[in-house]
Amino acid sequence: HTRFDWADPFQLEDQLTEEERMIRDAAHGFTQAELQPRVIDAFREETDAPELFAMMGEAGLLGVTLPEQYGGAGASYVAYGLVAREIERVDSGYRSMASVQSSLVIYPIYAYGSEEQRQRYLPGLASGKLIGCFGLTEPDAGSDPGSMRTVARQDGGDYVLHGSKTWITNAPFADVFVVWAKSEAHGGQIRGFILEKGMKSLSTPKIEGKLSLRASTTGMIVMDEVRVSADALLPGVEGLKGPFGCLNRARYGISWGALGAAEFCLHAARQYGLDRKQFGRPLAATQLYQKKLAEMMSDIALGFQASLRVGRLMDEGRFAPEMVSMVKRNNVGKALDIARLARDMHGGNGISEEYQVMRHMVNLETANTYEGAHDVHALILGRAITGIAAF
Ligand code: TGC
Ligand code: FAD
Repeated sequence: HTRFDWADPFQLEDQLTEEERMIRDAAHGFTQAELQPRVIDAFREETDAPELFAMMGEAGLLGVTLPEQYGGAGASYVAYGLVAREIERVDSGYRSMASVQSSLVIYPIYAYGSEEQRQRYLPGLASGKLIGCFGLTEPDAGSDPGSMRTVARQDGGDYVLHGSKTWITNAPFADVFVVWAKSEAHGGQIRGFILEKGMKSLSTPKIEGKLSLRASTTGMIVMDEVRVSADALLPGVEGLKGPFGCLNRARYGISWGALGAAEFCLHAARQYGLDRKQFGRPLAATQLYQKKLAEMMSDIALGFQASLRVGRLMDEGRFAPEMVSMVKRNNVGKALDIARLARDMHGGNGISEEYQVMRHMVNLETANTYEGAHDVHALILGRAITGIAAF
């Protein structure tokens, strides 16, 4: 039999291609060298960091699955997941910045955009020279985006958008806005529009005072009769399946990312338990400490296998959204439990910024809520099992 590696129990390494390993290694190098040294201060100070986009773009962290002709890496969804894992090993907020850019802005412009829109935006977004955001959630429409109030009215050859979006990652400094609105010209169907920074009557106030995801900037998109020409409409999709098509990819990425944060917590708790002595022996020599480590390791390894499977199916074009709900919900929920355990296992030191486990813990509270709250994904799965929508 083979030697067991607690840090890679099911030999995930073995199941990756050469290209996936190279992309992962590059992402690991960049995130540890550039992101890790700034994150403690950035989280404490709630720093806006638009400059990170160009750095992430250069390091190949954006547009991982986008074809090369538009400036992407043309790599697999598994590679995308591995990148999310490396970024979130540092911080969920940094992963959020990248998830939105790749899955919620680059993807819809690629999948639903005209050739002209692709040429205009994708190379800049993949290089990080342009920053994107995605406006679906509204003050009165979170889990139920179908109840959104933002409307697009047709006026001559233009559209005029009115409404407000809230909790929008990257909005305060974004250049490109993918906004979803009910379009009067399309029978009230939800349609996507691309807005640009500086448009008249478009403002993006920052949401201050978050106690989670403080290294990621969040804001509103306020549209008070924003006029755009007809070519701002995303021509290729109509209805809620437009935004959901993007969310499938982002949720999948989060399923890998959250486990990256969980891995950080496992490694930190293990090391802490080996170093810290109480009652004359290392904490790691106690049964309770070992049971916690065993559970952490198991949930991380099982979660990665599930995400890997969904990623392979996504690459083959045969995944179902329910599979994504399952891995997003499970892996984020497990990661949050693991971060709470790691916080506890560090004792008093666990609440200090220096040890970083509590930052992961509070970040994962957001990951558990956004992109479909934990319970909302349970209801998506419940509907699949029973045929009854219980929302
Ligand atoms: P429902 O009746 O189920 O569906 C309406 C239409 O949409 C289609 N559809 C999907 N298509 C593709 N993928 C999916 N996952 C899809 N889910 C549904 C469906 O087939 C139908 O199409 P059609 O052609 O028949 O009209 O819709 P509902 O209104 O009953 O939805 C219920 C529910 C709970 C599933 C849904 O609303 C939901 O998922 N709510 C959660 C909302 C959410 O996830 N918001 C995320 C906002 S973005 C964000 O959080 C970014 S965080 C950024 C970061 O990572 O930092
Ligand atoms: P609600 O929908 O009001 O839910 C509140 C609680 O009720 C939850 O526990 C939920 O599970 C529960 N609940 C809701 N409906 C039901 C039901 N039918 N049955 C049982 N329980 C139910 N959105 C974007 O569009 N773009 C972004 O870039 C973006 N970034 C975000 C960044 C951050 C930091 C945060 C916090 C959020 C972000 N969001 C973004 C918004 C996010 O997607 C929503 O917060 C999320 O969808 C939940 O909506 P809500 O906050 O309105 O909560």
